[in-house]
Amino acid sequence: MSTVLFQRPLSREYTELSEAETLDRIDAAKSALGADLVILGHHYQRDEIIRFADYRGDSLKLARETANHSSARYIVFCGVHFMAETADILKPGDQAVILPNLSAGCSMADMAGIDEVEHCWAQISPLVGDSITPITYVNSAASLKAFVGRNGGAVCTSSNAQKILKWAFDRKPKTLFFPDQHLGRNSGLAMGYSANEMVVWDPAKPMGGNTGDEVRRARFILWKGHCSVHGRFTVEQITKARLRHPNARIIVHPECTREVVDAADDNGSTEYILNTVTAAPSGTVFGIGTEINLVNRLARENPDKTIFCLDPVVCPCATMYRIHPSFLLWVLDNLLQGKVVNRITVPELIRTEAKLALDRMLSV
Ligand code: CIZ
Repeated sequence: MSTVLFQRPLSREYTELSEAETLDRIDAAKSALGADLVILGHHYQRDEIIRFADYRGDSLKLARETANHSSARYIVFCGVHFMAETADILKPGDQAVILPNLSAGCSMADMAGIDEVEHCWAQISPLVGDSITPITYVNSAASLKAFVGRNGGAVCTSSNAQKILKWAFDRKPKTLFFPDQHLGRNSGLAMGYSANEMVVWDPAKPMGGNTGDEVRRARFILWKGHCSVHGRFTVEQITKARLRHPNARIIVHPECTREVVDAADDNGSTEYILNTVTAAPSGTVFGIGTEINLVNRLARENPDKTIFCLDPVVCPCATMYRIHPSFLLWVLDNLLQGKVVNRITVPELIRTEAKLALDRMLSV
């Protein structure tokens, strides 16, 4: 099932407001809702949204934040659909988790559908038996997390992928890693595995485009998925950045290709990039390969450093961008009238199995 849901258009009451009016009204609605409301903002959100976030962070940090707010009634997740699902699974009580715009999905998450993954599993199981652990990146639908949960696997994030893979390999010799081939490959290579131990599973091809022997030999079966934002970064951009700024430290996200990660000085999750930039001495120059809203914010918040995006053409995450302030105002106005709109609810069976996979990650 696709995670892209239908969002009905907003009425003129919202679309015809000026930006200043919209922001003022969000401010007022937020104050009126007080402690009933927690707003979470992912690092990739635009500034007009982040300014209202009680907490900002990566998806895991934000989902964990929900656990600290058992008394809040409403958790408005300014991020994308899989993040709101994760918050709904990990929330401590019966809070309503709300996604301001239902069409804010994740194209990478949609690259691995539950039917395709089940089909892959059915093809590889007779070849590899019980020697394989499925690992899903947090960027996946709750149904995929549930699949992983019931098959003995775990969720990972870009902050802990290597740790979770080590946990998996301590148990069984093989892993099926989805949906992002690059995070799987980059993590495996950083752990000392070789590219020869990895195959890519293309769901559009019989046996994922591999022979039975290739699947039997592989340690890593990497799902053919990718992030369209991080896929934009190239080695050529890094070469050019180094020519312009010979002292620049190049840091990229591990969802970039192996070649880009190899050409960079460092790689890590959004939290890692943020912490590294913040901790660096004044005067440091950073060329960064991740989403533009985060890079621009880092540049503004670290005026004593030179920070630029490796991609000269602006590259916002298109789905994150769908959380426009008008949608935030619309959901808050509804809450003020006692109406919960755009609630994300993970069905009970999926929740139980997905929580298993998330809890395994949290316990590693
Ligand atoms: O986990 C997240 O929030 C994502 C999608 C990336 C990251 O590196 O934080």
